[in-house]
Amino acid sequence: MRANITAALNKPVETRATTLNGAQATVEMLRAHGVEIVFGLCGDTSLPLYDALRSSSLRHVLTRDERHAAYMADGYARVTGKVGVCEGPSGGGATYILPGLVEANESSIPVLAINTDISVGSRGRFTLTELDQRALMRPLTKWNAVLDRAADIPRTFRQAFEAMTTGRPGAAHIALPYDVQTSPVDAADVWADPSLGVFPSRRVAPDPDLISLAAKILRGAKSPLFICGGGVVISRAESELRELAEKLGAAVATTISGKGSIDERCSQSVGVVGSNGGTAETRAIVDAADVIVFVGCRAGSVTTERWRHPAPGDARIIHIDIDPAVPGRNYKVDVPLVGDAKLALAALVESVNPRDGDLTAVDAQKRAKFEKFDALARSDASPILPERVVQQVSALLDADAQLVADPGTPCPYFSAYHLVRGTGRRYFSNRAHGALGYSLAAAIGAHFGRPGVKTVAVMGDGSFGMCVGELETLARLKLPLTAIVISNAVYGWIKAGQRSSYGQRYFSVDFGVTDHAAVARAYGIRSWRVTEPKQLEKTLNEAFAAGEPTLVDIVCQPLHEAKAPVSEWVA
Ligand SMILES: Cc1ncc(C[n+]2csc(CCOP(=O)(O)OP(=O)(O)O)c2C)c(N)n1
Repeated sequence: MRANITAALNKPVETRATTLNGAQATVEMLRAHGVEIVFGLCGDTSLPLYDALRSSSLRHVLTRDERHAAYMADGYARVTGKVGVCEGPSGGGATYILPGLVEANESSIPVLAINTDISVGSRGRFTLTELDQRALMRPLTKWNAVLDRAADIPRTFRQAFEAMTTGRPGAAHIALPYDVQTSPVDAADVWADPSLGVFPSRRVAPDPDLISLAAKILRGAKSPLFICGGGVVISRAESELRELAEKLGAAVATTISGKGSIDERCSQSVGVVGSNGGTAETRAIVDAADVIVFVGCRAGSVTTERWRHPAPGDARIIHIDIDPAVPGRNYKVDVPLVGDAKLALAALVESVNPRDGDLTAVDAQKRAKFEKFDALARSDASPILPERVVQQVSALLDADAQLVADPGTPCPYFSAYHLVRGTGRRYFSNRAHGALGYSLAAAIGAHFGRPGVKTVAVMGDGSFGMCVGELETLARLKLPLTAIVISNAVYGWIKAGQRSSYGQRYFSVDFGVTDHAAVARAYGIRSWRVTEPKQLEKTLNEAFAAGEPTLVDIVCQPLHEAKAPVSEWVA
């Protein structure tokens, strides 16, 4: 694929016309960057764009709001390694697309959002839907522009793709006014480097002197531990990570976004650490390490339980990140390695000699963690324990399946106990902002990215309320996805915080019971409501195998009453 990309480098797109209108040029610029699918929602200012999309080879997925269009583009980008593209109209279309764009940007996922806009000639005249898209998007995207002239379209799109896929990947936004869409563009200017449509598109390696220093520290380490963030999977550095960890006999932990860095069944793997998906046992492994290598991980509040695990000064720190602002931000770093994770790990592989590591303590902690889990997962209690749900879902899904988890019960439980078998992006959650209601749309995007595998979205009922409209998209497109609702009629994660930290002074966290299966049926989706643990296996099996959209509503024990895997609720 890379070879084809290089061969096609900078070729003008094939078109017989010598002049395109701005909307057509926009579509051709997307195609020239290898884009195949666009998620979005129509509007008055988008009519020229829709006319151009209609006669193009791009697939358009009509969504039911722009936030979900952005989440779909995000899910698509995460599982394909290609830029995800979404679009919407002016005004509300821009304000609604923003939440998805912010999540992608903070999660280092390249998503390009295009909002059409009122005509340049109508600016400043109280025109319906007018708003300052430049100012709105600037603080929350990696790169953004508002077009004033059609002639600038090709250059602007080239810049956007370059910004999204080089350095720390991120989101970009382009505002496309109505009259810019209808004005002429010279077809000869419409060209692109398609390698900028995948990420990372330009890898840079860290300083070799610092690699030598890091290798020296690793050679002297007794219990080295890698803590991998999303950067490992983004960089496709899994095999270099495995090689290095095996050579050093080191343990490998991950953040939630780092799941997929390592096959979680192998002896090296620790699982997820931190306050959302970590357990007392994984915390003990972090505390025992004498050298920690953060890889593509910001060492943020959740991963480090508010910068206490590892405790500052307890371990020597090597920090690999593409963003120079990351190493040294939260921990005093012995060696900052600024560069692409794959290149940095490959350089370290070359610089260290094989040594015997002792993973017996890691093995004992993992056993202890799963003994507790297994006991709860066998429970026939009703309402159903979250552990039972995780155990059943994991057991029934193929290793290849992709699972998207919302905040609330799903994220900590699935992060802790759903083992990713194999490497690459097979499990993810929206860890930058953790907004409820992400998983359904992100799973739809992930399905379009990898249509050959089973895709599952797991959400709480709080999340269901924030994404229910997209059930129509699921039904209309007949996508063979399964949505699982952990149903407990409460914003359980917050109630758990009121229980653990505010003396059980519960306030305004409970809501009414909804029959989510009945709601799904009204959209034309095959669905089940499960109240007894014994019904789970048969129902999930049927839902997963159905080859059509399915929803399983599972009446579960509320999080504040369950034993959550999190060690602490930390803000
Ligand atoms: C958009 C948004 N608003 C508020 C929150 C804060 N929040 C985090 S978890 C949570 C409760 C989740 O409830 P639910 O989806 O029902 O799952 P449960 O915790 O009950 O399993 C809330 C309100 C959030 N993450 N996102």
